[in-house]
Amino acid sequence: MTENSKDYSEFTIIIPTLNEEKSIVHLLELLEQISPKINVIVADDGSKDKTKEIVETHTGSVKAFFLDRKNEEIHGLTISVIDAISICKTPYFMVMDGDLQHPPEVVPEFYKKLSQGYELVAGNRIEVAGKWGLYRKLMSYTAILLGKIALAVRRRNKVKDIMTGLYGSKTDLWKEVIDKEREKFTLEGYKVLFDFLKIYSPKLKIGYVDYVFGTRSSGESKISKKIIWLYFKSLF
Ligand SMILES: Nc1nc2c(ncn2[C@@H]2O[C@H](COP(=O)(O)OP(=O)(O)OP(=O)(O)O)[C@@H](O)[C@H]2O)c(=O)[nH]1
Ligand SMILES: [Mg+2]
Repeated sequence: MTENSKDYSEFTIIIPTLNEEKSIVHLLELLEQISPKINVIVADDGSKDKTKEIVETHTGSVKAFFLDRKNEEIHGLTISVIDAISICKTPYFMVMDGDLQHPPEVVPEFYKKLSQGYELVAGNRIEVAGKWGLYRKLMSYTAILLGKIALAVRRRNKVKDIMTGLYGSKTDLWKEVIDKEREKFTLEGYKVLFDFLKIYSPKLKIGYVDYVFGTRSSGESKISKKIIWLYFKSLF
């Protein structure tokens, strides 16, 4: 890590949220422990719980910017992340879930790798804590396999786990892609990284950060049949 990068002022954490009142404050506190100067954008899609209130009244050293998408026409994890990147002011960003399934301890590794010149740093799930049912395991395995095939056929960059929601990159690179190819993202979908890899053709310098995908300790999963369908449609 360079001296300059130690204070994290060049780095933004983007957290897409939908009803994460039970975990968001704890996540902000954990990020504060990493650096009080870390920039955070909470990209919220109109949570019906107290997520907004909690983020806006949080008194810790990290002042998260609450991107309120409540009144937007299109809702979705992907468009929320895209909108957050569009307003991101730092050279680097990373995306992580708001339900603490992505361990905040890995944030420094992402920043370090990005500072070292990796253009894309992808989280690599080495383990899933807790038990996934057979259906979810099968869905995840099939989704990854088909996604890899879809990228190989198009001769695109690949990452080990194309389904991960934990990744970081260079802000300008993504802004350019978003500006030019916004309509090619599945805006209401979930798999932002996969969409990006499908769209972007130049070779990328890719790094990895291993992590254990935690169990959701509070709140509810938002994965729906529609989200799964949108992903499978996006393969073709
Ligand atoms: N802005 C926005 N955030 C969303 C949306 N859907 C989910 N999220 C957030 O995106 C993150 C990932 O969603 P989850 O439902 O936890 O998905 P997951 O982790 O793959 O599934 P679980 O293991 O069941 O939790 C969480 O922080 C959610 O609050 C959405 O439509 N819009
Ligand atoms: Mg989750």
